[in-house]
Amino acid sequence: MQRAAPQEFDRVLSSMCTEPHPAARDAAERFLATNPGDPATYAEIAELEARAVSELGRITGLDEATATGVRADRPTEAAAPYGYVTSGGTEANIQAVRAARDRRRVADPNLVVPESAHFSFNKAADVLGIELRTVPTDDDHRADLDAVAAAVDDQTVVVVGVAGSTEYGRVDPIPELAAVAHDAGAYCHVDAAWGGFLLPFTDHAWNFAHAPVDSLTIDPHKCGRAVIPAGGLLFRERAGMNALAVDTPYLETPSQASLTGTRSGAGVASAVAAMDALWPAGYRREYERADRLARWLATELRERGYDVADVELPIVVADVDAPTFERLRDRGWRISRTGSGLARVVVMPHVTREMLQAFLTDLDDLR
Ligand code: 0PR
Repeated sequence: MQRAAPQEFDRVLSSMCTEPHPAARDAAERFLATNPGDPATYAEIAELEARAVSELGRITGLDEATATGVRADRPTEAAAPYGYVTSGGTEANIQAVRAARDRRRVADPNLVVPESAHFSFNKAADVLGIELRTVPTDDDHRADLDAVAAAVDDQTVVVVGVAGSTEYGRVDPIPELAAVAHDAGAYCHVDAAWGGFLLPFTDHAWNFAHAPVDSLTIDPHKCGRAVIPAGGLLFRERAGMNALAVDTPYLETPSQASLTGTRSGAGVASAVAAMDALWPAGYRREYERADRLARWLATELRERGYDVADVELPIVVADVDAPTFERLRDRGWRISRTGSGLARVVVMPHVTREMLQAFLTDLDDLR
């Protein structure tokens, strides 16, 4: 029988996943049979998870933001309670909403998100039995503050801001959203699942140090170049993790805060290895490369007469018509469309200028 092989990355322009860093691959393989869900039995991977959380805290301004925050010298004791490595952005977002609901304790809870928010918040609302209030974005696809303020009330448990939106790569006005949330007694969660490893090299205000954000999603398995599954959830305060913890009577460890039980040690170990290899210089280099490429592609498309959205983080959105889009897919290009039907290219680490040049050549050919 023929051995199954994964897809090549050479025509993938739609994905937020990418080639893992070689060190991440290697670490994943070594830790394949470990379970950070049982830290007393799998102590080595538990220690690596504390390091992952500590590193993620550094990247997101958490250690600057809290006096009692992550301390690199005693990672297991100090850092671990503030977050964990999830199965991805979906779990992190669900858990952030769950923690907010359980800390807020209102009778009829709701959650307020801009329409640019990822569909994982629809899942969160559904599984947690919370009303989802989706509010319009402004003309540039960012959360509209007035609309958010109008949707929030005394039953709101959390207001979500997106820092690097899935469709357009936009960053919401996070400090202002946090103020709206806190005025209503609600928490503020930032979804930087995709943008978290790009934003440190921009001027955006998005993290724990820039605003009184309560929780944040940042996924090593997207721009962090870890293997799948490695997402990240962080809280400003230990109480966030405490809200998620359930008793685990027969384990050596007395409680567990993650949504899933058995978890991937491969994901955790690879996240640490990738961040050790790339933070900060490697991530900066990649951000600058992707930013240049995305702007170049946008210019090339505009010169061909396409309407192209302004590039903020490296995602390019253009009005490629449906028949051309389908023919590009027939030629093997993996591209996706926004909800309103525009073509979308995500410039991830595996996307090169040669690839984009070949894409443009096919596009010219098909017009
Ligand atoms: N938050 C944001 C801002 C996201 O973009 C995503 C995923 C999530 C949360 C959820 O993360 P997980 O998928 O890790 O649970 N955004 C992409 C999407 O759903 C994910 C993706 C990845 C899509 C690879 C395609 C693909 O090939 O569109």
